[in-house]
Amino acid sequence: MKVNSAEIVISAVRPNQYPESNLPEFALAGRSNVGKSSFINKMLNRKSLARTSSKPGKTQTLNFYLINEMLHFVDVPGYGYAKVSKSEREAWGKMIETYITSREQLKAMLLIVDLRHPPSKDDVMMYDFLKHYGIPVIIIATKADKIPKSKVAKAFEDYKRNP
Ligand SMILES: Nc1nc2c(ncn2[C@@H]2O[C@H](COP(=O)(O)OP(=O)(O)OP(=O)(O)O)[C@@H](O)[C@H]2O)c(=O)[nH]1
Ligand SMILES: [Mg+2]
Repeated sequence: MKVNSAEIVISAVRPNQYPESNLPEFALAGRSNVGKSSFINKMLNRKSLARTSSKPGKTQTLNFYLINEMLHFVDVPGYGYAKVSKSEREAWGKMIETYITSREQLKAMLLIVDLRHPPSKDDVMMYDFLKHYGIPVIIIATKADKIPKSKVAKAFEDYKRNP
């Protein structure tokens, strides 16, 4: 699909801030720093539409992007970042849970994983949570460039066997 337009609509924390729209939505989930925001930029062929950082904990709100006036991508804070305070982690968790369990426009979650490592406990918990709510999950691996080429195929196979 050619991306003719891609723009931020809103950074939301509460349901009454979500865009009033019936367009289909695709949201990202994954560990902090795994590359969710970078993936959005890559998919949309935009350098810095979604803000990224080498330090975990960059995305802190639900960021809705409107693509070709046809669909929304929703960038989401990552999980598992120890340096964020417990209360902040809990608030992000609640924000994500509320979004996932209440947003009818959500058509699928893109679960972003780091190909260098097996799924973390949090990855498995998120996968099970999404399955429980009947939300289709698409698993996408990042950082394949950080492992030797000879190990990439096996790492994919391991994920396929045990997503
Ligand atoms: N080598 C490599 N680096 C990547 C890849 N994807 C993302 N990065 C880098 O990983 C870091 C984190 O990327 P982000 O896109 O900000 O990660 P995030 O998952 O959005 O992080 P939070 O917003 O904190 O949850 C940045 O320095 C990116 O440049 C990849 O496939 N390969
Ligand atoms: Mg991010």
